[in-house]
Amino acid sequence: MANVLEQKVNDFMAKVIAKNPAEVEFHQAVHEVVESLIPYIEENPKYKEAKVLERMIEPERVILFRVPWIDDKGEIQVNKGFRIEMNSAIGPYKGGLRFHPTVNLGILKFLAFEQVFKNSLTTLPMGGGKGGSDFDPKGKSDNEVMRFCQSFMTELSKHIGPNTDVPAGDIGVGGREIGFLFGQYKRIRNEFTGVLTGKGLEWGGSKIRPEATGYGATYFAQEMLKEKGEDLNGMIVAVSGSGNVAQFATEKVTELGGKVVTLSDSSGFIYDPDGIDEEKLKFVMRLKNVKRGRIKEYADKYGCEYHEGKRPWSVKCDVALPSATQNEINEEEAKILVNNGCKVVSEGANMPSTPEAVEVFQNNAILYGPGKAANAGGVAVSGLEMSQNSLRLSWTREEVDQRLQQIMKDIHETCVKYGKKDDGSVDYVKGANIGGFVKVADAMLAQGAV
Ligand code: NDP
Ligand code: 2IT
Repeated sequence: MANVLEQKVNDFMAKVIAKNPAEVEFHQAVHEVVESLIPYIEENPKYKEAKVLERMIEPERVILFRVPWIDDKGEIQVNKGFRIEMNSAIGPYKGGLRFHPTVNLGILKFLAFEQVFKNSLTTLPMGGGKGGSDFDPKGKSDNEVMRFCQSFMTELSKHIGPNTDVPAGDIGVGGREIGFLFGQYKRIRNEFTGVLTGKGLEWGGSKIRPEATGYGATYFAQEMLKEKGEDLNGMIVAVSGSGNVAQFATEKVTELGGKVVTLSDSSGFIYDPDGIDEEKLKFVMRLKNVKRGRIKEYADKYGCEYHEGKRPWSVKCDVALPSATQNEINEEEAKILVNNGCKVVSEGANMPSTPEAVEVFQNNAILYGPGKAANAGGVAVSGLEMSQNSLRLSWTREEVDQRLQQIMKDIHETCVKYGKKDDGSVDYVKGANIGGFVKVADAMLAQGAV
């Protein structure tokens, strides 16, 4: 039976690869999902007959566009713009925008595909999408970023709307960019609506949205530990990245009594065995969000180790929260984490572990929370921002945080429901994939061959 299923997965993947050549990250994301889903679909033939999986891997719509803008020297620059409208079975397309030089169609399709399952897991009515550009905000002036965002939105505004497609932030897109994008949408459409999430608190943003992904990934780690009667108090935690997700994961871990000892950026990582406390985190936030400097400056200021060109996984830790980018933990690094006694991996980033690394975690009974479950807190609070915008109300910090905590608990429960194994342990990959699939698939069945 195992061999028959393996053959079905291979046959399915051969078609995906032939139809979507060179989109390696998309192949990787689809492979991980179909490994969980093909056995489930064999047991539930209604999904097979309706070709639900074949439809889910094909975006409903892909929008590609030119983004011309003028730099500070008066020279014209040209970037690529993308929006992948992946699936709208359970709600408007919803997902972030990534501005990074590595952005291409395959990366955004992997992110949009993951987003469909993630958004379904949140329990909120959101379809899946993703977009972005190969624009690199690093080293650009605020005015250049603004002109780029205005040009990007001039085209994107034709395709989005509060009931159609609601973008938000991701790598390289934070509060500053959402502001410029929102301003241009409003100017073109003459509408003040919840067309983007992650907005400023004075103009329709939700409390806790900036914190939500990092807090949520920490809450998810806490939920996984609870299954074993443990918690984060006293644990040593390795965090990668030093952007939005990493910063607020660090804040929440520290609040819950854990000690974060690493942060990184694309140049290297810092190791601070004394822990990144509240005051040091304030320094990081200023460094990264205002000064837009490199993490090395943390080591210069606090006199700790800095490892140029390296990732933090060689450091001894109990918990790892990868919060930078895709494929940032490989097989060898996963083995080092396991050998050093790491017992929990909760993914703040999207697909940060390679398939080989995931296998290492699963073979060693690590509590491994895949991104589509562990980092769903961000988009969940985006969903709450949409609700508040529709109501023209704003909830308190406590209320939003309470809802976020409940959603992370519910996602954990869904993973347990669909991923519990005979020996009582939980396969969170299988749980998240099937748990995210069922609602979308049932909606697709009800809506016919669309
Ligand atoms: P930010 O842009 O705020 O921060 C990204 C961080 O990751 C920076 O420290 C950056 O370093 C580092 N990084 C980015 N690309 C690379 C790379 N190729 N190699 C090494 N380091 C890299 O982004 P976010 O914190 O918002 O996003 C981080 C991850 O979390 C992404 O995978 C994103 O998809 C995911 N995520 C984000 C959500 C959100 O709400 N923002 C929600 C759910 C998931 P440098 O400055 O040197 O580039
Ligand atoms: O990957 C993600 O879930 C995000 N970047 C957040 C998406 C959102 O719409 O808030």
